[in-house]
Amino acid sequence: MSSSSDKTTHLMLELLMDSDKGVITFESLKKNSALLGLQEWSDNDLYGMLKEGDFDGDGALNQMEFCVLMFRLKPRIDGSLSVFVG
Ligand SMILES: [Ca+2]
Repeated sequence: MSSSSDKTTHLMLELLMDSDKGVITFESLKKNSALLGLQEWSDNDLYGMLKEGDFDGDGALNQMEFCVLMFRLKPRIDGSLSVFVG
């Protein structure tokens, strides 16, 4: 992973995270996804993304889970994230 994609991932984590819980929940993902240009993603898309990354099954993404997920999803969402690149 390059340092610039680390930075993007970190920025996304901060934007999507539930600041009280310190993790990304379905609610925080839904609330903040428009900030990332993901407003066209349906509830099912967002839920699928959450489930795909949730390795320990607690229904939320911690920092590590999110980083792994972003690495895997990056090719799919790069277009939406162009606003953050560069
Ligand atoms: Ca989890």
